[in-house]
Amino acid sequence: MISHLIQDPPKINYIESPAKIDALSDHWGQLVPLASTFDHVDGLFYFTYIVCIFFFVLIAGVLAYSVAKYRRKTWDQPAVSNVTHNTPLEVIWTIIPLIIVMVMFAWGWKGSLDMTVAPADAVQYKAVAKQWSWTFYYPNSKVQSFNEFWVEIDKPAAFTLQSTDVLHAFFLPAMRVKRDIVPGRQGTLWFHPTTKGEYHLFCAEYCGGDHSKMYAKLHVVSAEDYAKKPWDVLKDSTPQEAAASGENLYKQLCISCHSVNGTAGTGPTWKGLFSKQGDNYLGRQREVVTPDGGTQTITVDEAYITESIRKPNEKKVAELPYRNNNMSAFADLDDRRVNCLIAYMKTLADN
Ligand code: HEC
Ligand SMILES: [Cu+2]
Repeated sequence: MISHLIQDPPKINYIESPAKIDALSDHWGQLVPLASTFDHVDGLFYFTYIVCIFFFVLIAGVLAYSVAKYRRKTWDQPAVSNVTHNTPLEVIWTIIPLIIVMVMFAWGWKGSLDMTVAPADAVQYKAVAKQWSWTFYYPNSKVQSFNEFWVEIDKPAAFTLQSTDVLHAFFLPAMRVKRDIVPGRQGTLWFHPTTKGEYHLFCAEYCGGDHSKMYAKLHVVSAEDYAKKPWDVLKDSTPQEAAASGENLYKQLCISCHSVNGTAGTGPTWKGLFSKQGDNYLGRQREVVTPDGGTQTITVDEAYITESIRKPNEKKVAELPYRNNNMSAFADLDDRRVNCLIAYMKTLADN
């Protein structure tokens, strides 16, 4: 990790930046339009906000007034008052804020219970967070989606939350839900989407170098569109289609660590993994480290790449700094998608 830090930072061009997320920048730091039934969050948010403004103005106002009114006007002016305390006043300014924070606590506690205890008829999804992408699992579907997910309008959607590496957080501002994802523990969270559209999911817990790139898109669609399983659309019937789908997957899942133009990243570049000899692709030689610490030299091929994706620690690239950096396993990436990625890697072959 350290040797990686003292290297030049990787120069990678990312797709779509969160800075472009217009819906969030147009609200003066206020809430984005609500798209779920959790309106109590807005009530609590604005209550807290107004209480803060009220006390800020009150306290700063009394302070400014007193500073002006009771300032020392001449050098030898005696103190105006020698009052050191006032019991009724102190009781009042303890009890009133106490009541206000108790209200906030009870309101927040209830709201947090409401969003973690899903109704029995909710559709059960799973969201897995890893550095630095999101994977979504659907009920009755073998296929997952990456950094993009779909739910049906007016159907409560419940999510089991998991992390395969470090702390992340699942934050969907438009649905008014947010929850930390603690590695080794399962979180739950649900919401009832009420408005069709596209919404942004953020990771709201700093999780390493490319945390700010860890966001996904939620589609709330009609029952009819949902029935078409939009996440299950993968075009791979020709080598060209497969390579294009592979490039898409690369941009969703791998771009934060691997470049395709030769620049170093957290992981090695994919350029030159293969070279083209006539109609054949020849894998490059790689020195790798096995879990027992031994090294071997292998030739890059489909099996090695598949293993590198699903079980990256079985054969780690020996070259520094890569051997000290970690890749989170994509254990569930299905064969079709792995093959698309390989097809894409082959398009990066040297001639
Ligand atoms: C968090 C950063 C990270 C992400 C995201 C990531 N990788 Fe990696 N990858 C690494 C690191 C670090 C290595 C080198 C160490 C090792 O071999 O485990 C590596 C190695 C590899 C290798 C072996 C490369 C070689 O030159 O021998 C392949 C293949 C690979 N990754 C594929 C993928 C694919 C496909 C994805 C996306 C689905 C992906 N990686 C996402 C960090 C990452
Ligand atoms: Cu994060």
